[in-house]
Amino acid sequence: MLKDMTQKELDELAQGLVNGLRLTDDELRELLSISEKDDLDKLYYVSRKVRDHFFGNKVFLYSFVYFSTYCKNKCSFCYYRTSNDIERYRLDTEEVRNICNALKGENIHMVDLTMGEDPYFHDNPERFVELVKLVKEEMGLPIMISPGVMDNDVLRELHENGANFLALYQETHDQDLYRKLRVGQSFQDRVKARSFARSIGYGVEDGILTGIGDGIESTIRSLRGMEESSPDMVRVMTFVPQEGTPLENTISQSSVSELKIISILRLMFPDRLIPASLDLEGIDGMVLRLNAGANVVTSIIPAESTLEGVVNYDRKHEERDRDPKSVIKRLGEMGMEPAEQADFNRIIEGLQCGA
Ligand code: SAM
Ligand code: MD0
Ligand code: SF4
Repeated sequence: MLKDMTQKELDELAQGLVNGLRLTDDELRELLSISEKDDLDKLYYVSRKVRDHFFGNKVFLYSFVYFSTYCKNKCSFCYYRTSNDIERYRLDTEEVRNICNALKGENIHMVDLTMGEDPYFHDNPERFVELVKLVKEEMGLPIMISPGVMDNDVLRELHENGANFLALYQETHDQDLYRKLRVGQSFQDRVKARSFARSIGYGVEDGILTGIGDGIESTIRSLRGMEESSPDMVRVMTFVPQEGTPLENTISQSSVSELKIISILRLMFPDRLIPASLDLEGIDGMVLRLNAGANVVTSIIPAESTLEGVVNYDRKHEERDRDPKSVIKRLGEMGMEPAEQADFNRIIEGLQCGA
């Protein structure tokens, strides 16, 4: 596959995938094994061809608001795990309002409200409902929530009060690996929460990590696992070892695997939302991820903001370089541009009818 393909055959493959061609496990195995630059470039080319069929040069931009970094869980990969002795914060209403004001007028399509599984909100979900309502009133934009696992009745109330998308990443659909990552957390609870959310009209994002003990077979299990629930958005992030965590001494992996998997996700989910997260390698990394077939830029944070990302490539940087204006400027240099808000709203409306 790909290696000996001519330009015409690559274009035919892209057209076939647009028309619904499904890759076999053996073909996924072959694609995941690619290492030669020429073959990688062919994979990225086919992926961009498929993406451009559905989205052209238009990109969606999500602003990231990590409103509480408290968490009761102990994910082995996460800086914010409960036992890590770090500075934590929980935004109050005024601070959330100020962030909304800083974001108003910025060219973003959705606000991503993320928290650790903070008992302050998890034990009193009304507080989270109020926060979603406030951001909806202030911004009038679609809202993604990334709260961890919440009960169905809470998800329903959040949706009724303005939450449009649920981001809840499985990390891996390989249950042996899952147990080592999301320590003490039910595999099925995450799967069921996404499925329930989808049934009541949320858009749903699933995601996996790479560079964390996943191999080709485990990655194929994850790709098929994501395919099963057919999420509206699918992501992959390179695991970045975090100080103070059990995996802090893991050798961090280059982004090649992530870029390959982004392209393979595009071939498997041709018309879905696939993010290039700024959290990993900032705007330079965004370029690579968009060229691999992504069509969303996430983890956008205003320049003067002191909010955390999740992986925070820029934690030790003097200043941040992942504000909307800097992102849009670089998109322009790539011949890409933000999509119209109406295009994104159409995706949201399509969800409402549970399509
Ligand atoms: N607490 C919520 C949860 O766990 O679903 C939201 C927090 S944030 C969105 C969590 C996600 O960030 C994880 O699901 C994981 O995919 C990603 N993440 C966390 N730590 C990471 C790390 N060290 N490297 C790469 N991705 C990481
Ligand atoms: C990102 N820092 O996109 C964000 C986060 C949560 N829904 C997204 C992982 O990289
Ligand atoms: Fe908590 Fe989410 Fe980090 Fe796990 S990934 S420790 S649930 S913030």
